[in-house]
Amino acid sequence: MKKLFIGCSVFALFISCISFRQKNVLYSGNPIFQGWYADPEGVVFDDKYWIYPTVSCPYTEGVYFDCFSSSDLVHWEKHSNILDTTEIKWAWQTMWAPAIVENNGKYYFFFSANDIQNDDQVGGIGVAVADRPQGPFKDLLGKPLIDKFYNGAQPIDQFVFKDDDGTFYMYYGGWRHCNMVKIKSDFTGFIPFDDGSIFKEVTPENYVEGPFMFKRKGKYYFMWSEGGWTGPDYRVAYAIADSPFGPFKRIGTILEQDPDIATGAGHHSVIIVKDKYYIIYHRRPLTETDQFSRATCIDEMSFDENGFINPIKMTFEGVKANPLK
Ligand code: FUB
Repeated sequence: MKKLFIGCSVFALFISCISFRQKNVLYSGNPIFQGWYADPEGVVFDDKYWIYPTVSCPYTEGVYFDCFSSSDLVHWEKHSNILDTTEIKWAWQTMWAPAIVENNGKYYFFFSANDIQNDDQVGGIGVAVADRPQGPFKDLLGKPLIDKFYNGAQPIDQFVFKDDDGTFYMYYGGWRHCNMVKIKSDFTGFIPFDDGSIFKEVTPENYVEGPFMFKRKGKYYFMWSEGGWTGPDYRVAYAIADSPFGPFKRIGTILEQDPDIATGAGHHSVIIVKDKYYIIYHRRPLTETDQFSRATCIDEMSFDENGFINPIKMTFEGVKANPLK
């Protein structure tokens, strides 16, 4: 019976990973690639889309990262083992939730490791560097960049945002607290804010983890995940602010479970290509309840005439092919 159930789950994942063709238009399909992958960070480097996810597996097996590239959002190439615990000597489990940024021709890959529970444990947020988006990445510091709880924020789930003036900010934090820091452009440490502080708490109402920021028409859209990632009610909410420092007043939920499609939809990122906004997120197929059964999906994001984000409709077909060349 158990074998049959596992067989059905794998079959369901396989079927939903096949790209769709409707009226001669190619769609990505959802999930967009096979395997259990969560917390996807989507970016564009040169003429390719890239996705850097967590390998969604039991804690002690989370010792490496893969990434995926595509030139059209439909056909994805897997790049295996771009970073692992043989390179990051201080990491031994739960390598989670990547973020990546390019600066001066180098690619800086941020991750968390070890899921630390207090300041006495080794781990936290680290950074690795490579000459190419697919690595191989090398530990930049030989130790974590943040290895303590500040303002109650667990050092996980970092996102690096480059503002129009060239300043890099990092937003991060689990355990219902979100901090921001101003990070040096070589990513070796932090620049104090004007008041001398390093870690500024910017936690919005209901925030749990997974912060993300993008800028549109001069406004700062700050997004995050709410609920518990192991359950069905994981979701994404957002705020709009006039500055990268907030205040981030919660506007509402824009991504959540759909009884016809999937549960546990959250920990997302956004890719912007010209006038198209794509939300990349993970969700749990309806056939699954295991906490690690999370698959990476993509859907379109749109705005109303006042600049508010319209609720996202999760789909099985995903998005239309959008070749970058
Ligand atoms: O994938 C591991 C953890 O699950 C992430 O750090 C959280 O954001 C949640 O998605």
